[in-house]
Amino acid sequence: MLTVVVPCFNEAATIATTLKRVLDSPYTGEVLVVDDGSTDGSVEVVERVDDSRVRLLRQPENRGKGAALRRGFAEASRPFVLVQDADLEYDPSDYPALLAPLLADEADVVFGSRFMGGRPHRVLYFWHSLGNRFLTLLSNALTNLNLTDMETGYKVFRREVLESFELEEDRFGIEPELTAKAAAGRWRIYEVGISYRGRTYAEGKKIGWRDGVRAVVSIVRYSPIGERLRRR
Ligand SMILES: Nc1nc2c(ncn2[C@@H]2O[C@H](COP(=O)(O)OP(=O)(O)O)[C@@H](O)[C@H]2O)c(=O)[nH]1
Ligand SMILES: [Mg+2]
Repeated sequence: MLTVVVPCFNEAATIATTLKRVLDSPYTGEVLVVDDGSTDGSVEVVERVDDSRVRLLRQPENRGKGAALRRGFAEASRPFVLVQDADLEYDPSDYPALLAPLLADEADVVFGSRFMGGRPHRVLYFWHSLGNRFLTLLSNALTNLNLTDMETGYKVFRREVLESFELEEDRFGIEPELTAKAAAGRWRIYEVGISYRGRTYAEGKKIGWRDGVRAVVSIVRYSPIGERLRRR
């Protein structure tokens, strides 16, 4: 019942463990690994995974998480589609909690929040989490949603939700874009608490302040006001 889309850019150290945990989940029907021009051997690691549910899609060069997700979403064939980052920050043992509102037909979209209590999370960067809360607040104000964690990597959709809009962002602007377009479509959006093992920059975190600026641009661009201005 579940298509898991794994955007992967230079994650040779973590992709094998990530895929093992994803494949251990009883929900996982297919796994679409979208390699985004990795140069660290990630592709060779994925090619060694012996499971017919795994398909490797290769981007011709590095284009960004957004472009990788768009490629994976276009190939998804199961009723539900989940985004799984390849860096072990998000744990597939949260799949039952993420899927429950969808299986109960209460939700069309589920966000896994790192700021809703109840699940263990690594304590790391104050300014980073403040930045996330600010972006979530701005996105909420422009989409009239009361999310706690708009930037979360754990987003799950009924496939028809993803087929109902055209995505444009190539990089990390995809998170606010997905949020704004799901909101504009009046889909039923739920949040559940998830565990989160954030990684440090020394451990390979790549997101930077430019991504923060791009996120603000993306929040405004895909908000109802931004869409009206763009259509003029
Ligand atoms: N940073 C980065 N990650 C990418 C890219 N393409 C795909 N990804 C994947 O997107 C996921 C999230 O990236 P990450 O750097 O962990 O971002 P963060 O967790 O939001 O800080 C990981 O699985 C990356 O491998 C890219 O061009 N840049
Ligand atoms: Mg990450």
